[in-house]
Amino acid sequence: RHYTTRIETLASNHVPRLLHAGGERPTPSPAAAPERRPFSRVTPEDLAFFSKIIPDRTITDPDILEASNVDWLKSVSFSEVLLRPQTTEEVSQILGYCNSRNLAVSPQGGNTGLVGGSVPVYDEIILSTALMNNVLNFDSVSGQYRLTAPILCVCICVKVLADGRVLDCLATLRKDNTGYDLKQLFIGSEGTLGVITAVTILCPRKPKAINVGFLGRCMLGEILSAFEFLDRECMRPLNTHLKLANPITDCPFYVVIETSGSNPTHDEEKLHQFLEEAMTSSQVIDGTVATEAKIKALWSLRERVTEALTHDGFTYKYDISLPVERIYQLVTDMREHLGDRAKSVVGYGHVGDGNLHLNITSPTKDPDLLASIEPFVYEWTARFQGSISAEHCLGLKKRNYIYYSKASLAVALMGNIKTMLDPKGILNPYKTLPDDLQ
Ligand code: 2HG
Ligand code: ZN
Repeated sequence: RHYTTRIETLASNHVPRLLHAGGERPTPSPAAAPERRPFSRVTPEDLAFFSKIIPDRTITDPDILEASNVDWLKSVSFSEVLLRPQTTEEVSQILGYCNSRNLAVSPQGGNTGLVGGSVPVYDEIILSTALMNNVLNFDSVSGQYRLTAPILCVCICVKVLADGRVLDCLATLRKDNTGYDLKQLFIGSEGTLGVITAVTILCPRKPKAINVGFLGRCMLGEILSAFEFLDRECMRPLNTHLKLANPITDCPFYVVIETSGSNPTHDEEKLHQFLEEAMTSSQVIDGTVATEAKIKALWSLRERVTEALTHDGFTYKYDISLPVERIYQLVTDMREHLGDRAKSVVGYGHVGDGNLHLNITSPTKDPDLLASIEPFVYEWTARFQGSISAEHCLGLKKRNYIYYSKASLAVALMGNIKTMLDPKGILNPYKTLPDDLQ
């Protein structure tokens, strides 16, 4: 509710969002939005068209729009129209129309993005896939569900291109080498190439036994490669802000491991044996194992780190891929580099995937602190052949840093693909690709 006034004031001036920059610095940060491009503005005739295709799901009420105009990290946008299609056909008609009218569109799923990719920058129409949540069919032999698609982490099978054409990629087949694998192209594209309207997910059978272990380690080593991880510094915000207690003794690192199997006694025995061996060899200092009710509590310690950090004030977020043996070095180097200028420098993430979430907090947004973190963090990552975005994409905030992880030729080819699939650039403008290509 308290954003409404700001949206109204800013919308009339079309001030670009300044992310990370705080608005005080003379030179805009590379994360700041570029000028609004000359897209058309929504007219009453446009609204009449949308209302005809999706009556009751063409939304202009600012109170309802607010939830879609503000993302999880409180980036604010100024869209005045939210469309909530339910079928591929509806998305196709909407995009076909927007393309012909030169109306920019910002596709939106769960709006949980951390890089300013899920909300518009100016007044783009928000095309939400929130109501596309139907199971289209379930194949009990292959274990595949085909669904309309608010999610992106599965096999993409149907997408609608910028001009409304529908592309079906036969994603139910395990193997298919007939030409280029176009569905892969849409991974990491953040709705800039098309809108995914159906996906297939492969579901393993529900395991009969699940065990979760929460272990404290004195050092990181090769054994971590299959575990979720958090460091000691994450425990402070979890304790202080969320009142989540550490179930074991204080340790420099913690890992959460989960086993899923078919025989509860056997699985438990195996996990306990592993724990015993790990503790005897001093790789693990302390640990606890949970089944059923306690499982959720142990997982919270890993899953709620992001939420806990938001209570520190402002969080600078980095989502880095690195060779596993180097994964924590960035955290220690950053701590040394920043000294006491940051409130917290924490490391956690999906270490099995070589994916570190480096989060730095300060009581308020601090341009000087930001200038010390960037480009240091990107240069460090590039030096060790890492990726500056492992799973959160580039969105608006990181688009101009793409060259730290991709060769110029690769970025240029991305630009060519974008121009070919979306010549007017109406799909999620200002995102993913750097300004020098757009
Ligand atoms: C996680 O793994 C999420 O918890 C969020 O990807 C990470 O907030 C972050 O930086
Ligand atoms: Zn993550």
